[in-house]
Amino acid sequence: MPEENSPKPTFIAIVGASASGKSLFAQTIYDELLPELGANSIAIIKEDAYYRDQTHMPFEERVKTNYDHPKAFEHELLSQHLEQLVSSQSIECPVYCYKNHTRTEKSNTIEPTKIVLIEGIMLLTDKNLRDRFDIKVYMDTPLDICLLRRIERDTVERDRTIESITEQYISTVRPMYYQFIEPAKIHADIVITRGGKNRMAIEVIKAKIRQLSQ
Ligand code: UZR
Ligand code: MG
Repeated sequence: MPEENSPKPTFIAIVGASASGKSLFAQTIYDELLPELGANSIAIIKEDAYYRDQTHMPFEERVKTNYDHPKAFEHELLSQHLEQLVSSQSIECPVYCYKNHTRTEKSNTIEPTKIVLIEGIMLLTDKNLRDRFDIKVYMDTPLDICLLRRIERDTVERDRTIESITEQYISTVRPMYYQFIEPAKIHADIVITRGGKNRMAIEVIKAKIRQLSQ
């Protein structure tokens, strides 16, 4: 049963280019605040988890999807999940597999919390979704730094070759960044330079979260 009179959670969106440091920034804030604020106080949702289910498509088709387009995400489901959290209901967050380019059969249960960090590349492109966020943070990391980080990460964590990273970068990652991600910066409340290790930026967001958690 949804709890009565529980305050609306604060939704904090963390956006920016692929490999700009969004996940690191969100995870650092989460890890550092959790012991202070206690379990069930703060949660992270990844927009990546909401890449559309493509299980019905053959693998050769799945690799052709433009994953740097807003339509690649099931934003309707993410929006519905945020609504559920507002109503104090838990959500079943999908689990996406980068190697197979589709959703797995697993899900992660996320309980309603006072603070929810949501991180991903296209969170600000859709007005419906954008309007749900209370605080919007944009990671303004230079694209060349993002590319270096992406090569390092995708070869190790996402099973990619340099050739496939280069091909994706030229065909979608870079053009879609200029078409969708960078223009959405105007919707951000806070712009962060130097990536996910910017200590002062981490402390400023943590201070705001502490204040909201009182
Ligand atoms: P982050 N992506 C894939 O490479 N394969 C998939 O199946 C799904 C997504 C990539 C996507 C985007 N693009 O740039 C990136 N491509 O994941 C977003 N090409 O994830 O913000 O963690 O970098
Ligand atoms: Mg990430």
